[in-house]
Amino acid sequence: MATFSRMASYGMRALRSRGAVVGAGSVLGGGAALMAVQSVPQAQADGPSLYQKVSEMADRLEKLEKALIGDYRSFQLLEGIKTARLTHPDNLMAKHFDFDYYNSLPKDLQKRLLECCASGAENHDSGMGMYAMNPEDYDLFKPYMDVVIRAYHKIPGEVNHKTNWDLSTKASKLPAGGKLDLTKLGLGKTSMRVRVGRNLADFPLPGAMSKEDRLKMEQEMLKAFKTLMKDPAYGGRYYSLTPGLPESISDKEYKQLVKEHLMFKDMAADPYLASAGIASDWPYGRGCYVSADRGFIVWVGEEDHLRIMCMKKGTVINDVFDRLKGACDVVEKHASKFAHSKDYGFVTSCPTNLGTGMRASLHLQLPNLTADGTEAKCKKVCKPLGLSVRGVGGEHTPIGEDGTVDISPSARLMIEEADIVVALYQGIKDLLAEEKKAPPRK
Ligand code: CIR
Repeated sequence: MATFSRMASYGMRALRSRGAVVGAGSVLGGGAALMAVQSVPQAQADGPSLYQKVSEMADRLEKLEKALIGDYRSFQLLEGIKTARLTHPDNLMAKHFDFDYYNSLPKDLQKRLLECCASGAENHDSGMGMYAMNPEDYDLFKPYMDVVIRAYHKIPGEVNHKTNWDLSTKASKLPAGGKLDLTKLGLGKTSMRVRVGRNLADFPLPGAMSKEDRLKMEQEMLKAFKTLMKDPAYGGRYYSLTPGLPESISDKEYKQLVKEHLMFKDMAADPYLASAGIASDWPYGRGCYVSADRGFIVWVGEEDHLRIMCMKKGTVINDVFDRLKGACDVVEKHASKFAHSKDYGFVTSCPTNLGTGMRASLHLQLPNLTADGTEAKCKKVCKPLGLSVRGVGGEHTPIGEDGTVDISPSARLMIEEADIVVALYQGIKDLLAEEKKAPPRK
């Protein structure tokens, strides 16, 4: 699974992180030696030859370590966890890593657990730092992972997630008639999007998939999409990034789909996904299905096996929510079963998405709350309302020049699907009230 480039990029990061903490380096001192010479400004060192000599020494010591330490990858990952724990207290995987529990596991499970922690061990600035590698990992490693999951989702007691898409069970929280109608909040046609992350129970999760797994899963999904394409309610086509398939698209077509927000970006550029193995074998087994009306999309082979989403420019949130529920059922019926945990709900690669795997969002113009051209004030107002703020092109993208931001409820676990869209509606109502109170944009 560990490719040469992955090893090389890991090596670069490992060297950088070794320089951060004294004593967290290698047993024989290869890292410490290099760290020492790195800490000497080159101009003060005895010319470039000294730097070069110590670098060579460090390389030789590292080779020796590799030869002497049987399981060098596990050693490196454990060192990474220890370092992250000291330097980055917000890295939840490292903060809660339970060495006693780890030591109590048989060797094969120790290695499996460390692979789940590889992303945070190699990227110390991770907020979560963990990705499951197999659908059963959350249940298998519950004594440790449950602590991390509860810390992230701020769940004080036991996790006991329940699935419920039925909006009629929320009648008391809905406007009369049960419609989450945005015109009642004074909004016009609005970009609405609801997505869920889903994984197929019969495959390893993306971080542990081989190239063959990725290709096989794409073919299995293609069969399901072909059924959808024949159905007039869906139609559309499948765009594959796998080279050499009848459905393959050119690089130019791929870039156009990314521009239109229909397709995901090259994941190799994300160091967290790269360390987890989730971005491996790019672009094999990757693609997306787009319905004829472009309102229903399924990404194949991103952070989760499937990201299933419905979007529409409209005024009634129920439209996208109900369509997504129907679409998920159709996809599961035509493909294989979705991975599910009794306690944690739908299994996703990243523990942050566990439970519903759902993100329900709207594009909202908030010129006053973004008067300084950033989302900073908006984020401050949104946090206590349980809402997250993103740029209009997704995570880590800028907000619109007119103050348009992407708003979604933050909760994913121990919340029912129906409650997420109710929270979106209520949150938008509260946020619009805050926007009115804020000083007007000049
Ligand atoms: C981290 O731990 O910070 C990254 N692995 C990203 C966590 C956020 N989750 C996500 O984007 N699904």
